[in-house]
Amino acid sequence: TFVGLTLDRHVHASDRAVNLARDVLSGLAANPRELPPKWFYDATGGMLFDEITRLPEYYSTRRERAILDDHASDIAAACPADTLVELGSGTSEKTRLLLDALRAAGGLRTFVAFDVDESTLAQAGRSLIAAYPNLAVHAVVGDFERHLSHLPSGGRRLIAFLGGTIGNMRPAKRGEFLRALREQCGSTDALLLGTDLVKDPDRLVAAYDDGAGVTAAFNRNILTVINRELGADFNIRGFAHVAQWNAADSWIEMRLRAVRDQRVTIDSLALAVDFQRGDDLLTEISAKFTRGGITAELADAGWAVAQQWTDPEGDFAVTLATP
Ligand code: AVJ
Repeated sequence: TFVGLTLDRHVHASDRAVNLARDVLSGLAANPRELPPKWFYDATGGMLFDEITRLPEYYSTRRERAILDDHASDIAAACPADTLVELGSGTSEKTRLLLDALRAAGGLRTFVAFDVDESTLAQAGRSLIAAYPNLAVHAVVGDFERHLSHLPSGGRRLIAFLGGTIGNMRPAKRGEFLRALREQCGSTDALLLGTDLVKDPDRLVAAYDDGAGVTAAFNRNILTVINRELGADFNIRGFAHVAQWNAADSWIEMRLRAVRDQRVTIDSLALAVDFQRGDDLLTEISAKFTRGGITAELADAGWAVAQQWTDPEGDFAVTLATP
């Protein structure tokens, strides 16, 4: 194996514009209007998300890190993988806890980082090869809802999907995703899934509507991305950040709400869209789970829960599942 950094692209810069155009066109035609949250993450969005993870109100990153701090060696003992695959890896920060534990367990050789954003991946990859000189780092630019079949195979893989990102999918999508992943996996592979748990709605809403306004800036950044990449003229100040707990569906909804009547034009789509004051654009759902619910969804998709850990406060869960 080549030790160092290799990069595969399943999403090229040119596909990006096409995919964004398609998502914006279908999302603005839908009722209610909706944009997929993956478009938050350009370089600015990545930085804003990193800032979110350090906010006092946003507990989930710290809780998940605490769980991995306490249990990375248990995870490595249960699945002594030679390959760690991380889906939606971002800056690969918490990944180091897993890499260290797998290295200590003896067999670690390869880290596969899979993310939509090439700039974030390239930067994370460079810093990982500097910190782990004997590790082969394989960066894959892709969309985990579309390119799962391109995951490098071979060896014994631990597939980590952390941060609660699975909560961005609606239940049917989660089922499809977990089944597709299950079909990809050999008998010695395992899935490590991070999920945020249901809790007091006030805490949930505060986590998505922080006092410093970082989440509001993150939410509005999706409009900046569309302005830049599709030649649109969204007035960023024309939309207010809204975070609401939807108890029936057990998810947080983030919306952008028009603060006045306005017309937005999107040059690349030759499209004009009218917003009335109070009209909403749904930009993200972030589902919150129960321990039993996670086990049931995994079982439906063909996974067996081997172990499940939470932090002492019971805010977040990390689940290890086997095919
Ligand atoms: C990265 C999808 C896990 O849903 O909590 C943070 C994104 N959105 N604040 C989440 C997010 C608003 C985050 N995930």
